[in-house]
Amino acid sequence: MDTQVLSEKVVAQDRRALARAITLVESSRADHRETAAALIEDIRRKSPHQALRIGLSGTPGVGKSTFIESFGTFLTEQGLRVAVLAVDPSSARSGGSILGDKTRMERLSRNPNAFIRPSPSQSHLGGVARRTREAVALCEGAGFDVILIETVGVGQSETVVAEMSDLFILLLAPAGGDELQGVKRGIMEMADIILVNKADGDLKATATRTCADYSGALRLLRKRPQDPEGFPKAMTVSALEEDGLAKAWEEMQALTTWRREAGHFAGRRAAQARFWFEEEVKQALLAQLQAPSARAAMDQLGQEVAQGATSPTAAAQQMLDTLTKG
Ligand SMILES: Nc1nc2c(ncn2[C@@H]2O[C@H](COP(=O)(O)OP(=O)(O)O)[C@@H](O)[C@H]2O)c(=O)[nH]1
Ligand SMILES: [Mg+2]
Repeated sequence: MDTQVLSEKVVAQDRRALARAITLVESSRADHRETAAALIEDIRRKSPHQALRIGLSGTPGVGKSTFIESFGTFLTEQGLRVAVLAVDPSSARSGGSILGDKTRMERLSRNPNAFIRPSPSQSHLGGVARRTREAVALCEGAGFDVILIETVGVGQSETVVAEMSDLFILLLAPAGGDELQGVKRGIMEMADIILVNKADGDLKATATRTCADYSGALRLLRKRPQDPEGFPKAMTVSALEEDGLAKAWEEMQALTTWRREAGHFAGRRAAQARFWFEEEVKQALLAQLQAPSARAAMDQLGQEVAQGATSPTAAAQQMLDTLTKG
């Protein structure tokens, strides 16, 4: 299909066209990459629509899928269109966090105002990151109001998701006091809202305690310029009983409104655009190093360096010259 036709259909909110466009950006074929880049540019021009991008992280079992199902459904009941994407570099092995869980999102996956897309099957985080980021752009162009980006939090994937989100939500399960240390400080520092899930039945009291512990821990963190009074904050929810969802959404909206007015929303997007631009350049340069001719030159120069015929610095300079000229 012609890029123009496809982009028009995506902007006209045609779901099949959107799915097709995402398949295109997920392809690593050189000609597909070129078409995908043109498509994204075209959609950017055609649709000024801006979605709220919400990153959602949490270890396996905390209830991400259950939360997305109930929160996503709640949002559609507010008249919003919701897209769900995932960054899961392990999905090539595990079969995909969302795909495997689509049964847990049965209601949402049948909802005409929701769109669920599993993580692209790639084992390399950089590849998954780029494809998800481009899928976010496509969903935004397709008029979705809220884009939920899930990650299981393996390795650097939280950072990647935070770099493509307007809000970053950390989902936790009720736990004893020691577990508080289990959450890495860096991830705590990224969170805008911590949701302690499973605040129901026997777990309710523990959830309330865990929430108080995290509220205390959040207060100890350095104040960030992008936060109004009272943020970041911790709250309890029950994804299963659909409790606390409206309150959580209210807080997300309050934070977003404040950030928009203070210029932090646009500022963060601008910084992210810059970050991903630099990341793309770096990845492209690294890819050039993998080309057979570059590998051969590296090998040759490496041997010369090993034999003491050339210094590492001089050889590196020579290599860089080869790359920029070739
Ligand atoms: N009691 C309770 N259980 C929940 C809640 N949310 C999820 N669970 C359960 O926790 C388990 C893991 O949930 P899941 O959504 O698959 O977690 P994920 O691995 O983070 O996606 C399942 O057995 C869910 O039924 C909740 O709010 N309350
Ligand atoms: Mg899951």
